[in-house]
Amino acid sequence: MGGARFLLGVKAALGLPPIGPGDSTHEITAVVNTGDDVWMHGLRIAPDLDTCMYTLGGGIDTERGWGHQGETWVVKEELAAYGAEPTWFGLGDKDIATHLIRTRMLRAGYPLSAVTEALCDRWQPGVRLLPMTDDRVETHVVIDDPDEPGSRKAIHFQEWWVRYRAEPQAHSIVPVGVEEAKPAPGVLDAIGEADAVLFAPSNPVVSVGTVLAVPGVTEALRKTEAGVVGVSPIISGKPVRGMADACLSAIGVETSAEAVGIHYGSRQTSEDGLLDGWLVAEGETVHVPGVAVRAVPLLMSDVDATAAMARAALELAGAEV
Ligand code: GDP
Ligand code: FO1
Ligand code: CA
Repeated sequence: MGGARFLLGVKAALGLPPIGPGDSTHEITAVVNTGDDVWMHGLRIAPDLDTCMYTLGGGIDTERGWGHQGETWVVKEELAAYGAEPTWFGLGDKDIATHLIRTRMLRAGYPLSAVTEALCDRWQPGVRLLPMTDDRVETHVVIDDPDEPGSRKAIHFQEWWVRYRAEPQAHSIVPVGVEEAKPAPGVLDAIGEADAVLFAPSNPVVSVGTVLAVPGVTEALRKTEAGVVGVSPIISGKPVRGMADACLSAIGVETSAEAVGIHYGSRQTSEDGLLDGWLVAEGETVHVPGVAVRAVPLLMSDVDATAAMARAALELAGAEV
């Protein structure tokens, strides 16, 4: 959601209509996390790609932040009447059409990147949406096993996040399959050829962290001539929305803009750092060694505020807008 909303502002900052396609000399490519993806009821769900696609295409339920506006839930109720598990995950009737098309195309052998392009033909997000990889990667969370005291078990990220609201302590968060994953076509080129690379104010562990774990991505970020700037999802020591703090604890990083900035690290002064610049919320004093820190209003309350944030990020990255 943080990522999808930020893209509305990046589009506006570059003179594009926030929703839908438009003419501009600028091109935006979004490299999107697919570690949240999951099979449910025989359907392949890709929440982060869909959230970006629906948000930028004007179809998102803005209150919920996921799925369609004006959704109905007939299929979900019918599945529940059969006792078909899982009952804790909400697949709306309209949303199911997206998953049916995705699943049918995947089964026919199309890679996820091609499926996403086909779905975007309808939604016209005005941004090139690339999955981070075409390979299957699914984030799992290791928790105490409630049925077997003293032992632990891994559950899918969606079960931890949606069913248990990230309440059971996460001992570790593992993007299963990522070591063998290849970046999707276009991902490394987009980073290499960009004028600016921005890390959205997204979950640093299960969104940005998963993309960074795809082999080749951090190397491309270290090599690109573009300025690399991150936007903090943490304001006043708290995530603006969601349970990012539970994810940060799992990797031993404090929930603060400073700690997350240090976690991403400096491209200039550290051997594996990724940032040239780090945007934090107005009024916060943050120091990240080797990184230019700027404090600006960081709440994406509307498109204008988000566009101002995106302009500040592009400026810090040294890009001409
Ligand atoms: P998810 O996949 O829906 O969890 O979305 P993301 O990972 O892209 O974004 C979630 C993050 O967005 C959370 O950690 C929030 O703190 C952050 N976020 C949401 N709204 C805002 C906002 O207005 N400003 C900033 N700076 N961060 C935000
Ligand atoms: N989030 C929920 O809190 N409850 C749901 O039932 C739910 C269903 C769902 C279906 C499709 C989709 O694309 C997203 C959905 N989400 C739901 C959001 C999603 O679980 C998470 O917020 C993300 O994966 C975290 O980024
Ligand atoms: Ca996500």
